Amino acid sequence: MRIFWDERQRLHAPEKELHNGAFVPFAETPARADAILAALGPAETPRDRGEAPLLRVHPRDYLDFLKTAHRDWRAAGRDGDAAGYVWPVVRRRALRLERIDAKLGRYSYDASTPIAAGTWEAAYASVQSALAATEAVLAGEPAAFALCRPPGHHCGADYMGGYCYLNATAVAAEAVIAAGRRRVAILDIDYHHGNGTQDIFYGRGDVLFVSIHADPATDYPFYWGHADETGEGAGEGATLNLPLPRGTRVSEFERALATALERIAAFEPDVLLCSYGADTFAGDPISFFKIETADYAVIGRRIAALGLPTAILMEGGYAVDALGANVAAFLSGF
Ligand code: SP5
Ligand code: ZN
Repeated sequence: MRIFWDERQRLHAPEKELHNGAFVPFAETPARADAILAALGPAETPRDRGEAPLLRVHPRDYLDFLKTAHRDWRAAGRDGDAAGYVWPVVRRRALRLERIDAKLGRYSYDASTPIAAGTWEAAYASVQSALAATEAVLAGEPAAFALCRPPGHHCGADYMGGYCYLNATAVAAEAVIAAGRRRVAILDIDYHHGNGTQDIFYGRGDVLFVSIHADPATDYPFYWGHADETGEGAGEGATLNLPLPRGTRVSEFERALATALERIAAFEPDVLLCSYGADTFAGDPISFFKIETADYAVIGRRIAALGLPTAILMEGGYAVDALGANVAAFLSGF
């Protein structure tokens, strides 16, 4: 299988994140990529496809914010990573403020997404990897893998969150449509609900979003991913959320997966994008499912059995010692 990764993706390395009320080492590290590359072998560097594909999803002002946030933070006399600490509540009027602290709040929804010196460059390169894998699939590869890092599925059109700054899967979906394909399905199997991806396509009938994840009643991101969120307008029925309880093992996961795959098959997509997170692993330090390494091969095989051209885009997974084996097992199913 072709594997895409750009060394610039290492440049994102924030120091800390807020976790249960204290600052702890940032969990989404470059070491995650090293672990995956060590298990998979050499990867191809994607060609640079520019900003135009990003602009199909993200507005210009959001991209400009990401590019300048760290510089603005330093210009305000601060050390360390740029991080928000004040957020506008939902019905607050949409003020356009220039102060970096206000911008960090306006363009984010949580405190787990600091901006370091290399964040823009790494997130941009991560999306380029996703675009390369998607193009490979459009050109006839049955499946391709993009080692997206930083990940993307919590990022909306104009907000970051959950370690995500640009939504690679959403940009990939728009690239598929721009290439003249009619329908795209997204299967998100990260432990956490892909709220950003859902939000971006909530009103769209040509992009099906299906997610299996920890019940947001107990788990991040809490405010999205409930079973009664099914899309709106032209997108009514094109969102399917399958929340599962903490402690879920592969047998229950597979039942949800069968439901997900049935819905995807009925949608008859031209391409499948799989947002794959290995944080469903039993040993994941921040998650609570009980999937074992060998289970990922079975899960991969079930998805591959759809027979759809499939681009697999990396999302979460924080048990670094097992991450390479978990990703390799999943890809072996294809
Ligand atoms: C892409 C993805 O999996 N994002 C997950 C974001 C979850 N953020 C909320 C949980 C914060 C846990 N922080 C743990 C730090 C341990 N060092
Ligand atoms: Zn996750």
